[in-house]
Amino acid sequence: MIPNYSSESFVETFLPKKKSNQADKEVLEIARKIIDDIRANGDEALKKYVKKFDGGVPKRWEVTKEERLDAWNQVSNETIDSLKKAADNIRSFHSKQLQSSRFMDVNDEIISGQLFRPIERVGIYVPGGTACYPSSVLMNAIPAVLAGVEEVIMVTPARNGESIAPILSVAADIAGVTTIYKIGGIQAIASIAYGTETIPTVDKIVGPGNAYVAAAKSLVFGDVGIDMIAGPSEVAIIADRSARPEYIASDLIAQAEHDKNARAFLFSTSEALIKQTIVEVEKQCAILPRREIAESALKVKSAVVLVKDIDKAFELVNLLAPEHLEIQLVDPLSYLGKVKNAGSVFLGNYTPEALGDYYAGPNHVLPTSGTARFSSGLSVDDFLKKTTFLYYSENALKQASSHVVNIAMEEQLAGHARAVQKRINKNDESS
Ligand code: HSO
Ligand code: ZN
Repeated sequence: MIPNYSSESFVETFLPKKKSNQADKEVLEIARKIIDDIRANGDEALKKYVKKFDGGVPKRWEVTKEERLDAWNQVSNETIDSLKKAADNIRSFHSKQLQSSRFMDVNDEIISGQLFRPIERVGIYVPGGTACYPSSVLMNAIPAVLAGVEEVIMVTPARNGESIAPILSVAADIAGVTTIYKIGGIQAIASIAYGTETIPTVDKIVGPGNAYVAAAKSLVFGDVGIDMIAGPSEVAIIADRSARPEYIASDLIAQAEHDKNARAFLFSTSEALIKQTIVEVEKQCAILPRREIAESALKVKSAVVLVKDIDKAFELVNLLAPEHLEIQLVDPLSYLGKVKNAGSVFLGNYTPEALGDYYAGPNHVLPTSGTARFSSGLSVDDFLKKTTFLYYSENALKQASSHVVNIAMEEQLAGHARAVQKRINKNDESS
């Protein structure tokens, strides 16, 4: 079911040429109306939309302490244990990304450096529908907590206007989320971006969502920060004869089961491996609960490509700039140098993407739709601001003055020149 493409037809069909993740006009219009209404009418408007879209209005927006405690009784001990272990790995990996404020230049005359300060309040959007992922709660909240964000506010829709999925609440506790509000969709983004009588504003919003949430995030951007506008999830696998078709097939399917727009690609020098993988895909899909979704994604959005050599595979992958890249080649580490554009790389036959999606440590919030050409996955950095600072002594300013004045005069900004000259020629009335 997964179609064959040549290198040339792959380039024509799959390489990003336009902004594929831009919200369509109709969705943007709906989002704009709801945002404007909530900005103008606060809680009253929020209630109206929660009733309409989330199927009922909860008694209070905030998930209470009692509800959060009770959620722990509704999740199995095994699952709690797995979430805790995953959280430990994610925390350990991300803690190594932390940087302290630093001096760049320090001498008697000049001091300069960078202050690293956490964003004060962050909002994490967590979908409540079929894509209700506790792993995404961990991936979004843990780097924020590590960065030192004071308030990590999670928003997620209640089911039938009552309660949120207990596993999301448990994951939020494990990750260190401060407050959870039972609101979802455009109305949630609008409320935390602009505040209502009962919902506080945040400085940045992160987390995945459907097309409506993505449109709302793009509209509030500028008034608050956002992480990215995520497109469909994607994986590219580079494999040679040494790889196992049944493993490759399972990874292509794991990607494809996300949704019908998910994209899965295999690049191989081995025709035999490609043929065996196609057979394996058919076999494994037949017993998959989300068979219909996976088969559709594989048939319509995915491809297998026979390449003349491994260099050609890397050339195509670097053009594609996939969210995930698996390298299933002999001595996989030796190929890292060939990777230019990819969100996250998985090396060898025993490192499936699923391991990283849930557990190993690197973040699973990654750039999609070719945006790995210029951006990176979520990290502690996304929750920090970097403020530079500078000190010059009188003598150091004197040394620099002629250069500053020269450039200021070229820019015809005499006021800038004077700000320096005044300090250098203190007794000169003309300066
Ligand atoms: N593959 C998704 C993350 C995820 N998978 C969550 C399962 N749950 C985007 O990296
Ligand atoms: Zn996944």
